[in-house]
Amino acid sequence: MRHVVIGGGVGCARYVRGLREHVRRTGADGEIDVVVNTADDWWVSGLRISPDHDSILYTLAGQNDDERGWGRRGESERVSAELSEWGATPGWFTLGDLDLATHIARTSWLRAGDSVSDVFARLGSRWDLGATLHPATDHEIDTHVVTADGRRMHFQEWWVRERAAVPALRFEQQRIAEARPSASALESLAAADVVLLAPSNPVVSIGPVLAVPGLRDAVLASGAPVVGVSPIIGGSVVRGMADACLAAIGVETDAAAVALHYGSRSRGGLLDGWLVAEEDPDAVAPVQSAGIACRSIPLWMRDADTSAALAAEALRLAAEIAAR
Ligand code: FO1
Repeated sequence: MRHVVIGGGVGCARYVRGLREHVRRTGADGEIDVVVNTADDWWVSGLRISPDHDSILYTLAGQNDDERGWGRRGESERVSAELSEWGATPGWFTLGDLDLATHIARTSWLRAGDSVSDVFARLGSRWDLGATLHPATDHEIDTHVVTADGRRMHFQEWWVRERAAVPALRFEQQRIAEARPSASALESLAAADVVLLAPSNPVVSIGPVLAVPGLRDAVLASGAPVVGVSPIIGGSVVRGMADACLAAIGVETDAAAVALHYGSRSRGGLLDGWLVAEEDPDAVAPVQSAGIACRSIPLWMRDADTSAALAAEALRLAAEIAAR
C-alpha cells in the first residue's frame, strides 16, 4: 500500500507521524512518501533554509521542538546571537545552533551541485524516518508576498518579521511556470494507492505544490483516491496564521470553504474525500453536495493515538471511495 502525502510544516509533520504510527500498528505493508512544499524556502545569511521540509524531517526523527513547532529540541542559539552581532542575519529570524548544521550541510551540497532531491535524500538517510520525503520540485519557487501597503517581500519576512499582520494581496511563487515536478515526486504519485492532503496551510504549503506545472495532473492521473483533512477546526485555523493567507485569496476560514477551494475531482477539482472536525458538523452537507465524500470526526492530533486514529479514518474514507 503506497501512501503519498502532500503538504509541509507542522500539520503535515504530525499527520505523517500519525500515518506512520497507524502503518506500524496495523503491520500493513505500508510505504509512505511525502511530496513536500519548498516554496517557504529562503536564502538567509548565505544559507538555504527549508522550513516545511525540516519540520517534517525533525518530527519524524524525534528531534523537533514540539512547543515552538519548528527547529530542533534542546536547541541553543550561540551562533545566531553572534551572527546578529555581526549584522549578518536579520535579528528577527532565529537560527539555532543544531539547526544551523542542517542549513550548512544543505547549502554545501547545493553549492557542490546537488539537486534539492539529492539534499532531501542525504538529510533523510541519517535517521529511520519511516517515510521518504520528496521535494515538489527541484526548482527554486520561493513565495513572495505582495502586501496591501504596496510592498513585496519574501514569505518568511511577511510570516516572521511582519507576523502576517500586514494584509497580503497576493502570494506569488517565483518562476513557477518554468518549474517541473521532481522525478521522485512523479514516481511516488504514479505508484500511489492513496493520495492524502495533510492539514497544512492551503495557500502557502499545499497551494505551491499543486501549482508546480504537471503536479496536479500527476495526482489525478494516479487514479488513487484523494482525501484531505481540514486545517480548520471550529472555524479557526489550528496553527500559524493561515487565516491571513486564506483572506488574501478570498477563501473563508471555514472547513467547507477550504474543501470547495480544492474542488471535487468529479467537477474538475482534486478531492474525492474530506475530513472535517466534530466541531464542524455543519460543514459536511455543503462538501457532500459539491461531490466530495465527507465526514465529521475528531481532528485534534494530540498524541500518537489521536494522530494514528486520524490517519486511519482518512484511509478508511479512501478505501470506501475506491470501492465505489
Ligand atoms: N518562525 C518564527 O516565527 N520565528 C523564527 O525566528 C523562525 C526561524 C526559523 C528557522 C528555521 C526554520 O526552518 C523555521 C523557522 N521559523 C521561524 C518557522 C518558519 O518561518 C515558518 O514556520 C514556516 O515557514 C511556515 O510554514
